[in-house]
Amino acid sequence: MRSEEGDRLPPGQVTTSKFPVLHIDDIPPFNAETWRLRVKGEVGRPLELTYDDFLALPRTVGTSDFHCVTRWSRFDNRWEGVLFRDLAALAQVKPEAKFVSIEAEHGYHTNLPLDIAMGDDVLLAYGHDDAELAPEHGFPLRLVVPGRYAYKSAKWVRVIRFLLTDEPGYWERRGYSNSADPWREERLTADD
Ligand SMILES: Nc1nc2c(c(=O)[nH]1)N[C@H]1C(S)=C(S)[C@@H](COP(=O)(O)O)O[C@H]1N2
Ligand SMILES: [Mo]
Repeated sequence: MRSEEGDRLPPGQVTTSKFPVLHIDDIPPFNAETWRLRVKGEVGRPLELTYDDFLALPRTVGTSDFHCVTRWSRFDNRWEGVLFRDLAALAQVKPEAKFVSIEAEHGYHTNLPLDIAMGDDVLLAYGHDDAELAPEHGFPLRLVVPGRYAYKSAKWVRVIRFLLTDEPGYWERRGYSNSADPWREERLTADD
């Protein structure tokens, strides 16, 4: 194993080379005719993008590690998609916006402070490890936030809403840490 595993593995985590699948509810169907990504809230230019519109945006590829709060970590995921901050710039996010709510199919949602969401490793991904993202991993579009536990990495994203104040997401309302920093082992609300 790589000697730097100790530097790369957050406390209490175990590496896996498999890619576990974890989500509430069923894998949603995708219809390219009706699918839209909506960007709204505290923006100067709300967006409503078709999948083709989204695929035409500037593409970024980034390799990062993925840490689930249930203690598995998967190293060296090669994600392909659009930088969250490029999309935020396209929507002309207002300077007053401080948080973002990421809303997915089936009512799953999560929340981030903008300073995290605007990081240079945060992607809206449609590709993984040189293939199209698999349906069970969030096709057509998922968020990837390597610096936070993976419940922040919403699969099947449909709405991005910029906010003045924070709005806790699905797991964040059910006892999981709002900040979710794996390096500080913020697993549950009490760990914050
Ligand atoms: N829409 C949606 N996204 C979700 C979830 C979910 O239940 N629904 N679960 C989260 C959790 S807890 C984890 S660990 C990761 C798992 O991603 P994977 O199934 O691609 O490994 O997805 C996150 N994104
Ligand atoms: Mo998770």
